[in-house]
Amino acid sequence: MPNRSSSPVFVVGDVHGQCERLIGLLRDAGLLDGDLGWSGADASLWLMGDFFDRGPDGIGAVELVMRLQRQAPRTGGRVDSLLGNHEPLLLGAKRFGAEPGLSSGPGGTFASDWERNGGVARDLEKLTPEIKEWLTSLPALALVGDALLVHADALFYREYGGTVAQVNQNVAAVLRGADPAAWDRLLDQFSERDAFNGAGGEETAREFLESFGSGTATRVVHGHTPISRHSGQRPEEVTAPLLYAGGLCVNVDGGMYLGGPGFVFEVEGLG
Ligand SMILES: [Mn+2]
Repeated sequence: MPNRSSSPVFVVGDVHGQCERLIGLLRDAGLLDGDLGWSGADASLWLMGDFFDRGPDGIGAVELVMRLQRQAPRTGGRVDSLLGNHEPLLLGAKRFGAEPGLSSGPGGTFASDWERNGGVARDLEKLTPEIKEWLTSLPALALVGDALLVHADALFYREYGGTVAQVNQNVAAVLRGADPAAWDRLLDQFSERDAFNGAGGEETAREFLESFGSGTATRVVHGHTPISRHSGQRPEEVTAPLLYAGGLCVNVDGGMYLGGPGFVFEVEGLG
């Protein structure tokens, strides 16, 4: 183990209902004991959002993370998650359902937009007020050590504010509000991807870090776009994050819903 001046930080990419795989990953990383309790001591664990859809048990994954979040502080640890786009997809389906004319998406309603994005009926059925409140409170952006954590490789976050705190506040205000047009806009924006990929990607990433990095973040860590889409690997072969954009971006979406085994990424350079 390298010498540390602070406790380790681990990141897990988009789970998309693969609760059993998440459990296996956390166990293998020493963060979870045999009784599914926190065993990560003073480590931090961040989920990147997109717990739901395309896989069997998104609610189970959220319940696990919520429980670990309560347990981890007892040993000086911390568990947290970003907001992905599949959280507002599910919440929108719950809130606006099949009411016509509210969504500009291909489904025409929030319920059908969610279904078209892999919605699983059981997740909607098991969405309790407590889970709904937890999901609504998730931050869109987080500064963790030298990393800027963001779910999507997209730039729309800038339209919600000029700082991490402003963006988190304004995105949460949409989810706490009852304006379907604001929800629709957020979901539309949240489907963007590939902002840091290809020609100009490095410069765009640099600007994004200058905007939200508080002068301390040196790289963007994101999920949302399965690594196999960029690397050309088969999803089953993806076992590590993808560093790109001149080293300014780290993609941690192992594409678990595509059959990827997933991985736990330890963010280095902290403290
Ligand atoms: Mn996503």
